[in-house]
Amino acid sequence: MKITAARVIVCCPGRNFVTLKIETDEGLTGIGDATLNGRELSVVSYLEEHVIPCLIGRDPQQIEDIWQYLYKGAYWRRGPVTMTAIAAVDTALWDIKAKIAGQPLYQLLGGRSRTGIMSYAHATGRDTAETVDEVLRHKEMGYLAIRAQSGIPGLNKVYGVSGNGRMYEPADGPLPGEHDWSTEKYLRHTPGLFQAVREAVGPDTHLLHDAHHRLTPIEAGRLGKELEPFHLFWLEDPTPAENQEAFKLIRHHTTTPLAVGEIFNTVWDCKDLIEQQLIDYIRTTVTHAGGITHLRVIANLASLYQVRTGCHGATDMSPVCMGAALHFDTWVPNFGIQEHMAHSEEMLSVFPHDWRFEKGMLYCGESPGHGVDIDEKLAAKYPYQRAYLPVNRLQHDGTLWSW
Ligand code: GCO
Ligand code: MG
Repeated sequence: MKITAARVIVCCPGRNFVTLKIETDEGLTGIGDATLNGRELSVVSYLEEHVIPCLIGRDPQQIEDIWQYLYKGAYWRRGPVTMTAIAAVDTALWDIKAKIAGQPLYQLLGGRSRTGIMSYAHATGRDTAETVDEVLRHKEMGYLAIRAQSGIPGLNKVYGVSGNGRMYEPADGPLPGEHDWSTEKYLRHTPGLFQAVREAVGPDTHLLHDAHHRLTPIEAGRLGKELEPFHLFWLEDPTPAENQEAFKLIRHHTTTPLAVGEIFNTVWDCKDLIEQQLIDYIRTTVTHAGGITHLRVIANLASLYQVRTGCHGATDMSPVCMGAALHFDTWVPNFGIQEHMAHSEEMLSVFPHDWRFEKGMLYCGESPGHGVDIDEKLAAKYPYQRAYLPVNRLQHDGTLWSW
């Protein structure tokens, strides 16, 4: 079997998605997600100029060799653009391999380890009362785990909360929007938020929170400690993780479980955090961490240290990523949870898929491959629109802060 063509399809059914489609001489095709939010066209160009020419004529079944060829062959290793491009190829090739086998992808990874995938929802409100209502609404929908983010008194725009009460979408402007930030206000508000949420939702629902890289290690330690009475499932990205040593300090101060890794793209980014047991959940997912092939390396390392997976599942990865991730989650022995920030109907209609959501659980389908396709005609009706993630500045003096 040979790869005869590969094409990149860019569309914007409410937000930008980049999809790689690989075609073979036997008529089988596979697709992979190549979406890098806010920097989409860099991956398009990387694929079109530098990757696709090397794929033509290769045997699509040699997934590992092609992965190594693209990774080692680039010489310039790692990085989000490179690893997202490799991930798209890898996902499309696993799709093709599973179609050749006539099996759902999870069967090729080692088969089913669980009956369904526990997912967590996003509940966001402009204040504590609205956030509590949203948490309860998601509990009603059947979610067993819910992430709570709320507006903060005295701050205009806050991560995870839309200004108009609608679904939150971070890449929302033709130029980067500006958020304001005060760690003092945030730390004052957040323990009370979780006290109210826990009281309302009861002891059984898992609660999660994303600090989105905004705290220093000692501030993160304080927040983790103050949240302990409310038994979080995890506190995510408490501090930027470029310096992995920083997590030792947080660990010294709190038993609140920690989740990190949505912006990581290789095992090297999380190796120390995992080996030193400084985190509890690793957030890397298929699209940004080199595809199924590399995510498996990360999960296997994590399994040695009882670190579990918690794949990033924001809507800035396409339904193709979700399909592939759900096959991965169905197999991976050290599964923790899957983020589910549900795509809109418009987005889902461009990507016919066989995965489904039912009472808080996600289920991959049984059709051969990863079970997601792209309706190219419909995709063509939604042309690319430049969109940026915001930036964040300290409220009192405008210093640029982590967003
Ligand atoms: C999450 C993430 C997202 C990111 C987004 C950036 O936990 O889901 O933090 O909301 O901000 O993926 O593109
Ligand atoms: Mg996050």
